Amino acid sequence: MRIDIITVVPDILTSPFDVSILKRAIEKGLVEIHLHNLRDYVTDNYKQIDDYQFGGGAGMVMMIEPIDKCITGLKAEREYDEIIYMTPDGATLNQKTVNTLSLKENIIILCGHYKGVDQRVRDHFITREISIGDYVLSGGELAAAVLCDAVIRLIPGVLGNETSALTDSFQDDLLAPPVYTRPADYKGWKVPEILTSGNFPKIETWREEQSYLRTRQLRPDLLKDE
Ligand code: 6GU
Repeated sequence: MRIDIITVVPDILTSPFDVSILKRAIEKGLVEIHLHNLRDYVTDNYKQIDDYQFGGGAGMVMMIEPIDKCITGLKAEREYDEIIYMTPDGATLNQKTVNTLSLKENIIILCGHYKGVDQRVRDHFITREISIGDYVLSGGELAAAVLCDAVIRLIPGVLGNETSALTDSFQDDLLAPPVYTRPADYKGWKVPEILTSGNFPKIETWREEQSYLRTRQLRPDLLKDE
């Protein structure tokens, strides 16, 4: 998979890809991340990427021309499956969208800033608009990092234990069951006996029950379809 990220603050997006699982995914050649500084696509001398909005009002708007130059240049090199705009008024990200995106080859992610981008960018270039929740961030970069992390970890070969993504919370609209490790008794706080019983069919049943109970208690909205 190749991900091109268009941003006015590329520095925010260097460290997430420079550690841990995402770093290893890049080193293994399973994903390529290309950061594009929008200012590099500005032709005027002031390096202006934003301007006042037509009709008046507070807040700057990201201009269409540098974004067009960047996206059109990328599209001339290869086909893109998705051009995603990160914006608080996008569709709230969920595991289903993450799963879908993990199957794509080439993705562009445009990070919004200020009051957002000129609407014509959304109308003519963007295929999908994503938010990571109902709160406002100062820019789309951290949201883009969240999206990339969620997507990249699903690419086959990225996680060490291939089954571990399948047992994540949300993969079947249920939260994951509780997990424990040694010691079995810590200051009298004991691990549920079933988990140390060695009876694996029973353990599996217990985990399914716990998933369901946890979901009913913490996220009953996930069970609504049943
Ligand atoms: Cl994608 N961008 C911004 N600026 N704020 C957000 C967001 C995105 N998702 C939630 N809040």
